[in-house]
Amino acid sequence: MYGSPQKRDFISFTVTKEDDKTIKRQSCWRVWRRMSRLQRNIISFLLAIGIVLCIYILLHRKASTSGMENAVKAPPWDYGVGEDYVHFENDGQPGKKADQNKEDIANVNHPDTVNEVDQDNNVDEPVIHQPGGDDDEDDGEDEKQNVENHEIPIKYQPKYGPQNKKQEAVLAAFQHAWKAYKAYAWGHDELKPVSKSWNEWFNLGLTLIDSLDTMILLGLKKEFLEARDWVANDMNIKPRKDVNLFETTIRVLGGLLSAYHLSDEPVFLEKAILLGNELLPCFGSKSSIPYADVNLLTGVAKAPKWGPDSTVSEVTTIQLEFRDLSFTTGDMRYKEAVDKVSTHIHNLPKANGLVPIFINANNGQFRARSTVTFGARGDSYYEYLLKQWIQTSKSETMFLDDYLNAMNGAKEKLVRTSEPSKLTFIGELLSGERFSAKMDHLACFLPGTLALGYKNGLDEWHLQMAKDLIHTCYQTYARTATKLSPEISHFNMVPGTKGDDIIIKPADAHNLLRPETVESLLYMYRITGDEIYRKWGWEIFQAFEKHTKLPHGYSSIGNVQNVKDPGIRDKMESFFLGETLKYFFLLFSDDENLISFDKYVFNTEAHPLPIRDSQGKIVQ
Ligand code: DMJ
Repeated sequence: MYGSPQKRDFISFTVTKEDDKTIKRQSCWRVWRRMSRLQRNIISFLLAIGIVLCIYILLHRKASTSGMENAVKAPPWDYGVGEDYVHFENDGQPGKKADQNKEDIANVNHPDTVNEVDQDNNVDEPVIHQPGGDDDEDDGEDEKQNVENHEIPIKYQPKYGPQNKKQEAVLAAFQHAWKAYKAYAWGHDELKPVSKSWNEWFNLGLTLIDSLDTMILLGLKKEFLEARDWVANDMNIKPRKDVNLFETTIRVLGGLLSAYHLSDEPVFLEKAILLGNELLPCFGSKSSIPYADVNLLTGVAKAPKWGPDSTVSEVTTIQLEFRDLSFTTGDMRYKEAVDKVSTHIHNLPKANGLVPIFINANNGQFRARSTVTFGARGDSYYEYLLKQWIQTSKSETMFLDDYLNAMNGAKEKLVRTSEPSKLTFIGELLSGERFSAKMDHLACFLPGTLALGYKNGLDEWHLQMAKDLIHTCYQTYARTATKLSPEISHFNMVPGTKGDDIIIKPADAHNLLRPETVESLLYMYRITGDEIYRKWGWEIFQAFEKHTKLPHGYSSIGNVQNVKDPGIRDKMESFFLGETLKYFFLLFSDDENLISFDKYVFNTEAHPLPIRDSQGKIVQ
């Protein structure tokens, strides 16, 4: 009888080992069924957490090693690479590349040899001014140790550094910002100088990458090498993050490429190639217009969260960088992708050569009745027309044609004068037609671009318009209480009125440490030789020092009209180190060959890229 003791004993003697497992399974099942619902729920919950944790750990490990998995094949190095560059195997191990590199060029690049080379070439070590007394004492020792401890051989040899007091002041500002970034935000996107912490945007070390070439120019060898080692060892090119194609291209791809060109350090090109590959999915839309965002881990590209369209300045301000990546590697996929965008936009109908600020990536059409502006979302479309023409030694006339049409259109439709002082400013067309006397600080890039066009042979009126506009940009600083510009200025156009030409609305009164005016001052000074532009630049530099410098870095402020309480915002943008301080340093340089405009073209994030001939070869 089922359940009788006798029968149970009998069964237990005859089971095999395998049946043992069955019995265990059965008894587990029985135990499970005897549990209360609460007990079962708790166990199920714990099991679920365990499974989720395991999956997370597995994925996380995959993500952090993915840079290695995706290491690229050695590209066909055509040009721009030194003879002793070590071609790495495509076994997917950047570490191995570094080791091979080390062995192969040990004699050339041993740190001691670097010092000898420096002496031979009579290149002075840069003067390094630490803001804190403590640092002054052990600075030399630190540098010695740090450089000696580097496992990666050093190709970089410092050529630059400050030559005068104003450049030294800029160097000190950079060091002050960098010290805080290193202490509180190392490897993160942005420093929060008040809370002594950091902010993450793309998880790509934005400030560090944006600063690489600035450190080269400032002659900060120790800091540069530390940053290089972070890029080599700790940078994750594939964070689980949706990143913006434009921002990642101008800051990270541009920063890596220019650091590579200025230092010859192979790791920057290696990372630039990996990043370029991860950004390519953006170009998989139905039209040739790229999606705005891509998840670097999954490769899924899509329109931004806030709407269906891409931004026109964004899809047209990735070209210098992708083309440079192709020219440098010989892999034309990057250039082909962005050239398609340019051709597509070139062929779209435009009024007066000006573009609306939105375009749909699926149908490839401009959004009807969107704003026309040289400020946010329009600005660098115009900048990159001229600069792409220059990038390949004026060989691609499509860019020049579009640029000239746009400048004529801007002069006719957007450039006006204010009252009572007759300041020349550039306004906007709301809904593509209604004039608004509003000018973003971002639009202050335009005088510099106009002057660069004039330097490259365009008509005299380009320079005159540049002079008029930069005067106004300067006035947006000089007329505020802090002597710092607001984010947006409105201009009075009513004839016969008294008072100020510039109206600052409370919501527009912030200053984000932006570079555009300083950038234009650099172009104006180099191209005209007029010292007034350096004088204005120095005034602006001092205003930044006075109102945005904190014990631990620099910060955006909320109100340029309030000297007592400018409303510190606890954020140091990466472009302050990448652009603003770099442009100041170059503005105060007496050497116009320091990143000559005949050899380099600056991307929109101030990263210089080499000018090439029509075949893509670097112009010597
Ligand atoms: C930078 O990222 C670039 O200069 C871009 O073109 C515009 N915005 C910021 C600086 O203001």
